This record gives sequence, structure tokens and C-alpha cells, in this order.
Amino acid sequence: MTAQIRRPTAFSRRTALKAGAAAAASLAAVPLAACGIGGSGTGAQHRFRLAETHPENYPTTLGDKRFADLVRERSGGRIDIQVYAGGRLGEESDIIEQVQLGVIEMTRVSSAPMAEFAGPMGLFGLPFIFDDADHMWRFLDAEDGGRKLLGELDRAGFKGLCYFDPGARSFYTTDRVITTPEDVRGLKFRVQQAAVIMDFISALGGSPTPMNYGEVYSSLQSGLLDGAENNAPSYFSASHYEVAPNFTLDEHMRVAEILIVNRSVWEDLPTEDQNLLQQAAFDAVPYQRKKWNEQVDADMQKLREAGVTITRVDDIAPWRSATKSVIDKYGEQYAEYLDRIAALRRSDRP
Ligand code: BDP
Repeated sequence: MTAQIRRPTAFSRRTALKAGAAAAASLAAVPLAACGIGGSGTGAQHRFRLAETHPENYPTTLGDKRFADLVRERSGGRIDIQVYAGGRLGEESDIIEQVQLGVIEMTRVSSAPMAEFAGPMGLFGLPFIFDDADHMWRFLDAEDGGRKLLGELDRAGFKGLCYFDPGARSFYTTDRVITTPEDVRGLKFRVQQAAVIMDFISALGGSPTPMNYGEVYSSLQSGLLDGAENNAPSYFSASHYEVAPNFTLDEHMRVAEILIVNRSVWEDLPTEDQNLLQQAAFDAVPYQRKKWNEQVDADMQKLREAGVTITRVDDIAPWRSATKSVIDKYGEQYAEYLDRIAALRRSDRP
């Protein structure tokens, strides 16, 4: 493993300087937005920015917007959350740092890069731990499961509000069609910045390359990468299918999406407003899930129409055993949550 994984709490000088520069730039561009409090033309008392990497109509963005709308309505316009979609405020790892520093107040982000800041979030990078979406949601909704895990973000300088549906991640490649775990051997795959996921690719004999989401298309196109992995809506909306037209539905991970707030911004809010935000986040989840399911169906259809080679994996047993070393390595570290996940497995499943 060659790539550097940043330690949860240590910030490099480069990062601090970059964040400071970003803060100055954002304050200049959006007056009052970063200070969180103040008057505005809309009469808002609090103005917060929420960073989102996906485009405007992507299901997580729609979830963010539903959350913002509910907060605006229920606070009578006092709390104004602006969603900045399409990665306009930066790539996820940088955004997380900026939210931790309070430069940006909120973001919807994948739990994978969060693991560098709050170790327990690495759980979602473990392969094949959920049987299906229902199993995952039983865990995410459990007080002593996903809810407790969200609470682990407190110590890292965040407030975790809720989870959004992440779908399941699967492999896609430029040339070789993957049908068995052995097909991954020798190929270079882009991964999210998380040690667990790098180990997953290595266990299959592939070469993991951590990289920002925004750089994946050109790296697939130039041949720097042989493949990547993601859910159907990301594969489609980021146009990765154009340059990596072989999609193998092995569904190896369900890397939860999370909505987070800077901890100090959260603590400065009166309890009633904290409750209002928390409830609005929970109330946005069913809508996001509905939009997610619709999007997966629509995008699979579009991928078929675009001529993508779609390979279904019916038996994940060989995949599970090929990557068992990852579970062995991290099993103890995540034992509490893995036990919960196992207990929430339907008994009629293998
Ligand atoms: C998508 C997540 C997004 C991540 C991206 C990635 O929704 O937050 O940035 O994957 O692979 O599924 O980096």
C-alpha cells in the first residue's frame, strides 16, 4: 500500500492555508454565509452553505434540497440553507476538512473519506457486509447501530444528522470484462480515499489508486486506470460509462451517504433549532430513498440503451471468500457494529 492516508486530527500547514484562502474567497463571494449569523435580504438569521459533489438533480442533491426546504419552511425563513451542488465548493476530502474547520457549515458526503477523520466510518468500506438495501437500512436506522455510529462523528468535530441511500457499488472497466474475482487481478482501480477500500482491491490482486472523484473520467480515458467502482447513478451521471463500458454488478459495498454539520455551528444553535434541523434531516430521508430507487432504475435503462456491457453476479460466495482477509484484518476493530449487522440479517439468508 503506497498512498498516504491522512490522520484524523492532524492538519497540514498546506491544508490550513488552503482552507484559509478558501474562507477568504468564499466570504468575498457570499457575504455572511460563512459566519452563520446576520441579517440578509431574505430576513434569515442563519445562513449556511451545504456542499454537494453531485449535480443538481442527483438523488442526494434532491435529499439535501428537501432538507433545506423543510428547514426554511419550519423556521419561517429564519434558517436559510443554500445547497451548492456539482462540486462547486471543491472535492470531498477538502470539503470535509473545511466543514471540520467551520469554513463551510454543512455537506453531504460519502462515509468512505470520512473514515480518515472518524475511524469508525470505515465500517462501510468493508466488503459484502450487507445482504441488500433493506438489511443496510435496518442497521442505519438502529439506535445501537447506524445512529450510534453517526454519534462517533462528534469527537471529530462534526454533527452527523442522517444517512442517505448510497445504493451498492460495483466494478466497471475500460477493457477486460469482469466476471469472477480473478479478473480483477493485475488491474488498476480508482478507489475512494479509505484504507479499508484499498485493502479490498489489494485482496483481489488489483492495484488500488486513491483519487478524487472529479479526476476519474480523464484517468479512465487516458488509460491511467483500468477501472473504477461506483453505483449506477454515479457511473451514469459522471459519464464514466463512456470510457469504461463494462459494468459488473457484484455490489461489493454500500458506502452510506451522510449529512454532516460543523460541530461548533451545531453547538451554537439553540436546542429548538437543533431539534428542527435534526427532524428536517430525518424527514428528508424517505424522499431521498424514493428518488434514489427511481434513479437507479432510470439509469440502468439508460446504460443498457448506451450499449454498456452489464454483467450480473449471481453468486457472491467466491467474492466473499476472495476478500475474507479484509474482514479478518478489520473484524476486531469494527466488531461491535459487525455484530449488530449480523444480528439484523434475515435468518432465511445464507
Ligand atoms: C459516490 C458518492 C460520492 C463520492 C463518489 C466517489 O455519492 O459522495 O464522491 O461516489 O466515488 O457514490 O468518490
